[in-house]
Amino acid sequence: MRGSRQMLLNLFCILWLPLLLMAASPSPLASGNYPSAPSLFSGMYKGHTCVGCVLVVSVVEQLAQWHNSTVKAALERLCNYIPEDLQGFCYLLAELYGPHLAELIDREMNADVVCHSLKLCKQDTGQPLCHLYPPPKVGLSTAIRKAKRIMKTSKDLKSIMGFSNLCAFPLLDKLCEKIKYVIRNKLPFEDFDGDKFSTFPTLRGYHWRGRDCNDKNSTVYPGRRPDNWDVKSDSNCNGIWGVDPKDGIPYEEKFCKGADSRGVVLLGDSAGAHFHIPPEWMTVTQMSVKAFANLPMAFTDELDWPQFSEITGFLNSTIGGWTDSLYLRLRRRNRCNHRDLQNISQNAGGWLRTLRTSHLAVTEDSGRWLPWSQSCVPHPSDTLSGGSSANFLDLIKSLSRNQLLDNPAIVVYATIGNDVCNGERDTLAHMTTPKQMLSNVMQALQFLNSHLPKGSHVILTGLVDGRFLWDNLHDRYHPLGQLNKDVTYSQLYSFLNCLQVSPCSGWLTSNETLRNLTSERALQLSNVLKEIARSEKFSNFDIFYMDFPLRQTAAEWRQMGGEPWQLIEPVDGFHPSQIAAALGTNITWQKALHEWPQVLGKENPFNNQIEAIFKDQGGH
Ligand SMILES: [Ca+2]
Ligand SMILES: [Ca+2]
Repeated sequence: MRGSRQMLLNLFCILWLPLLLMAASPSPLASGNYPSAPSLFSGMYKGHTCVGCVLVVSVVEQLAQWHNSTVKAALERLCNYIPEDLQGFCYLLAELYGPHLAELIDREMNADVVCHSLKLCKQDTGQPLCHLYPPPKVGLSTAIRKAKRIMKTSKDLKSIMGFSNLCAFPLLDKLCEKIKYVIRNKLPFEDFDGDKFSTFPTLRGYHWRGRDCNDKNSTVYPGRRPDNWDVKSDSNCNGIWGVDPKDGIPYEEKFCKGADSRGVVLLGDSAGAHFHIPPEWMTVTQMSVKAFANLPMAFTDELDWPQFSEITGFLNSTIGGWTDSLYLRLRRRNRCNHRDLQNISQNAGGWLRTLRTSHLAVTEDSGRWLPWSQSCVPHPSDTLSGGSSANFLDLIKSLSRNQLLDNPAIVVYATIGNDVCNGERDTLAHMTTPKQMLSNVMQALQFLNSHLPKGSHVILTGLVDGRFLWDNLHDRYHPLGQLNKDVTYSQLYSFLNCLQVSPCSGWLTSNETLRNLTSERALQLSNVLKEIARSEKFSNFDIFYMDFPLRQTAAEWRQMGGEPWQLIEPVDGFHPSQIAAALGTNITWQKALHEWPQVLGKENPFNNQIEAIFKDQGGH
């Protein structure tokens, strides 16, 4: 395992660091002896490579500025911050390629100019030059021409193959396959008994679904009804088992029989998975070893933090705010529900792909490494807009619920934006229509009806009104722009739109008409959900609708003395933040408590006794 862990870390290195390298190396494309594969790298990948390049070059530039150091020293500093396992590699890169990056930056080329001159940002025919920063005084295209001349005179770099070589290790190839599997199927990587529950936290492990308490037995997993009242062992992983010596009654029978036990399942998008890129990773004034300590974990969780999320969170937040969740409240209400959670969410994140696919440009420049790239090219569904109603039909298949053996579940169906969010230039034409929505949701509900135990519940959540994003962020500074007051969210949004990698070009735009039209469609789609909840009946669950509680969340946060922008993720300027997630839980809970209490089940009168006897078994 140790060996494969090391490989895994190397892999992250490949995902995160190659841009340092690429940004520093003159493009060997011209002298390439190998055929390149333009089809693999067109469009989206190109856009993400550009974003990744601008991001990393910006960080290096700002580190040099903040510490008043050379670019070479800034690169070394960055390497020092990165977890120890990755450092040797990072130093090697800094040593090899630092001087070339330095050459451009020292001539005051900004990140846009550097990335364009390295051909990592490319201009599409008939389209403008995409840029994040205000253009240099001489104009962007003049600055790029000048930078390209410098690159030509700069000493040719050997090749980047020593670096790419890591990818060619057979073991790494296999690992790559497995990561691809995890990302595609939303199932745990470490799951020896194949019951879809894991004892490993990341790679869709117990951060996403309750921890397995026996990974050698597929009949033991969270959420099942206890086998023979768990007299001998814990079959449902809630920590409760054995027989009370005083009266010979099994504890499960005594405390959990008729207790209305139920699990919680989220069918969600990147908001439900709780996508988050720590701003400390790109804010040079806050950068430290500590800030990067969570990097390997974050990558193996696809940059999602489901363990702190609104529906299935269960660990104390380490990313600001606090954790509250439907799961935690259900567990508090009935301790028998311990560990019965599943977060089945799909990341929308262009941001993730920016980091995940940044190695592709390496392969682009050296067609030789194509085998790697082919095995790691994201599945076509990854390039769609994450967890939308259409993608849910695929996603839902990773649900684990046995209709005969398991407890009922509360399924929260929450595609809060992806049906109207895409990065296309004609974004309106790519939005889900009300008719498609109806068909997608009905198919998903029919699937659920054939898989959920009787007595389950489904909550449909309406789409968000994303005008909130522009209204509260457009003139504020992005973390990359805080040092020099030169990048606002408005600029970030235009940059992403220009590259066609915006997570939502309908809302993240200065075009007010477009923002309104996007909200209008979102409202139409919410109405479809509302109507389904009103009129459709299913044999195994009842069904409810609630609006996405953004307005109430903002009102509550204001009352607590907060500002609306704090409810939005700072790096992507799009997702709900940790604070928004935690506040949202309470609103959902209160609504259920007052309008549909049957969803939550009874309060278990034995909670204190269970805690007293099984307090050591309560870990997650
Ligand atoms: Ca098991
Ligand atoms: Ca049990």
